[in-house]
Amino acid sequence: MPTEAIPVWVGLGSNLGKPIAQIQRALAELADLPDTRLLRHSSLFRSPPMGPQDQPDFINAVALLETTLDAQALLRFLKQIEQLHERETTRHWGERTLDLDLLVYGASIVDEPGLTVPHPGIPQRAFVLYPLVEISPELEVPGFGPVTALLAALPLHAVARRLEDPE
Ligand code: PH2
Ligand code: MG
Ligand code: MG
Repeated sequence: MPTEAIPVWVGLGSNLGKPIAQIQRALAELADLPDTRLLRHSSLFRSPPMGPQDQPDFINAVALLETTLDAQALLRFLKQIEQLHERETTRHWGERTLDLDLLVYGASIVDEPGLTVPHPGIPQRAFVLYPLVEISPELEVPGFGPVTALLAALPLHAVARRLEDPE
């Protein structure tokens, strides 16, 4: 276990079973993880599905945590939270009640079976970059560069809309 707290960014996504409520509950569950603090989280964003188009729009957010858990232990907890939301495995890039992705774990660059950080999809995904820039505009994603540059490089049609009032 690292002795120092590591800043970690986690992506949340849902498009089944009251997605806004799923994300709000998951944020509370992240805040309750052992050896971990939830420092802040983004607004909720709505975007069209990446992947199969015959599924509902997604609600996404990003949370910034600080943890002394190592990346593998944190990942196990993220999978446990997904299971609390009765997540079922569907088709690739398909619908789900809750998806928690470890986006960035401090300055680490890891590529092991089951754990790749930073998440390789970050540069292409508006639904990750908009919330990430909202809470951490100064972040440099290890191996990929400044989040603001990644956001600026997205194609113009890539959208993720901030929900005005998710309550
Ligand atoms: N997640 C997926 C598949 N497609 N599309 C959007 N907009 N947001 C997501 O989080 C997402 C997706 C599978 O995890
Ligand atoms: Mg995902
Ligand atoms: Mg995932």
